[in-house]
Amino acid sequence: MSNEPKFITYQGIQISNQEGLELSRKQYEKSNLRRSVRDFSDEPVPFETIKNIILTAGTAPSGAHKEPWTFCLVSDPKIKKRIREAAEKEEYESYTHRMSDKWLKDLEAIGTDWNKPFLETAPYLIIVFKRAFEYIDGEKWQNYYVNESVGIACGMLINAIHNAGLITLTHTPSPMNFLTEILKRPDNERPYLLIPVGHAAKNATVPNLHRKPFNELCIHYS
Ligand code: IYR
Repeated sequence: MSNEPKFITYQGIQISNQEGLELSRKQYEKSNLRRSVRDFSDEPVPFETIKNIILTAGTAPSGAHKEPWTFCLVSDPKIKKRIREAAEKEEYESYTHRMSDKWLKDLEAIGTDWNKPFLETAPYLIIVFKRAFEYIDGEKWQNYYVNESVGIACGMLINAIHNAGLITLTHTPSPMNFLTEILKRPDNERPYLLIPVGHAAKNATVPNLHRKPFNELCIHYS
């Protein structure tokens, strides 16, 4: 048994309502500049920056604090190439056979297709795996609210990438079992999301999208 106390005093961020208001506004304005960007430059990014970003994602809440995630970080060009080839093979099938006409129509505004050059151009790929269960002393223990926990961690990861002045997009090749094989992950892990990270290319463009105004975004029961 550990001698550590079961509960400790909460520290948090000690600021006034006024300071909180100002910070929340600045945070929103900054977050509103985030976009899913597909045009990457190959400009390097310091490893320490990526490490801080992944550590931030790891501060996410999780069911029973099981932290049911593994962040695989790929910078090896040979592995990036294998991932690109496997992803494009699946994406080609999806775009030409698997996706419905309505789905393809919905994607017209986004301008995606089966080509995924960013999987090689981006200096880093973060492949997020969810952990359905753990083996503890040979015994199988289920994790709880795994999709919710890993989804929250991915949101925090994306926000941290944006706050570091970098770009990403949520790439979802489907099916993505090839990531388990290429990255040799154990049987308690399943690929969840592929997050390329890097700098935006000089003339990167994004779709001209608009976000819901507050009165559509939120229903206030006061
Ligand atoms: N997984 C594909 C298709 C795709 C699906 C949705 I929904 C998007 O918002 C964007 C793309 C791809 O990554 O291209």
